[in-house]
Amino acid sequence: MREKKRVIFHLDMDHFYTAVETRERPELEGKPVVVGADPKGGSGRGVVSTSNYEARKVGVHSGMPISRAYKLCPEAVYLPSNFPRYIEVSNKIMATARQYADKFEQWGIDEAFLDVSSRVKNYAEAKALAQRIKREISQKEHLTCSIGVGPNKLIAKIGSDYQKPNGLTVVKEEDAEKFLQPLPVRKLLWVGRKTEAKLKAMGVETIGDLARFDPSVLAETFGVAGTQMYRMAHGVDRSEVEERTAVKSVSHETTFEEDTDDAEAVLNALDALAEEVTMEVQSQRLFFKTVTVKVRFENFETHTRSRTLQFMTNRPQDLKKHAKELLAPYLRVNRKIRLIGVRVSTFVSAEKQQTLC
Ligand code: TTP
Ligand code: MG
Repeated sequence: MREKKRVIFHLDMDHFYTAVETRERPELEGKPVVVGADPKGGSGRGVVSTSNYEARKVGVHSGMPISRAYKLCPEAVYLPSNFPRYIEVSNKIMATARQYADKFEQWGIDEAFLDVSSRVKNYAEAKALAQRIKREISQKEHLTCSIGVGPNKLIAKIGSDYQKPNGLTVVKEEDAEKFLQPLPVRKLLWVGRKTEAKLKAMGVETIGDLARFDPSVLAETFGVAGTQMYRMAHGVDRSEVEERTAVKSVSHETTFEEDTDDAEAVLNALDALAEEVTMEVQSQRLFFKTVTVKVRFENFETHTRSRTLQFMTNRPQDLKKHAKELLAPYLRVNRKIRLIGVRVSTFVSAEKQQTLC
């Protein structure tokens, strides 16, 4: 049976954090802007979260030490990150985009895959739909995004990055291989630096080089990943868009310096984890309902126990109480513990919580 043809979009907001900041301070328009740690006149620690395109022109990019960014661009406007605000804006954008999809999968804060197969009859309609989504986000949020349109997630994802900012790249199934050919292998989603270096040593620099390579040698060298890579180089990716929204869970875990059966030490560590988790949940303005604890014994045997509460909360004392009750049976067995973890899930946003009450 022939597989049904799919049409997939990948949407990625342009320089997201700095775009939100600039939108709210028109005086920043046209200036280099960096969101991240405080540069403290060049001696600051921490990194750049993102930079706008003016700052990128002089080489400032995400993940770079803020001190280096300052050296490259002392005249930029440096702003601290306002994560709750970005989440709020992201939620609105995602709500707009998801209306147009049969299946919608959010990735991180500013990206999403949309399966629009049943909504369009051909690529001309697909292009019009992508333009409509871009226009709606621009009108409602005064922000730009880039969209890649293709027969699968791989092509759509590479497409959205192809003409940034404010781009729209449409790649039909029959053009996919030709589109990929000249691009560096690094563009294939999970080709990391190590694989890239190995491939380079084998004389493979572009996706086209990879597509022409002997698949059995790739399988020998990289195992299953080699076969996957070869298929992707030919533009083939059968993975589905999986229905998924924003943050699914928040968790922290601790590995003890030495395995321990000291219940008090374990409970103290559990309290600290519960504090960290609730701080993160509060900073994202979320409430949770499900609590899970994880325990790993010295022989690496790992167990989890969960409980769903009768109410939504984001208070550390609630999480501590329930996490402690969930962990108790593991403390009674007098075995040495290597690691514990705390996770919360089943969220609603603070905004929704207010309307529920
Ligand atoms: P990206 O989409 O990777 O970057 P971007 O939106 O800033 O720029 P582009 O136009 O190239 O898409 O990431 C989205 C946001 O995630 C970004 O605005 C800030 C945050 N982020 C970090 O905090 N640290 C990082 O290392 C990266 C890559 C992103
Ligand atoms: Mg982005």
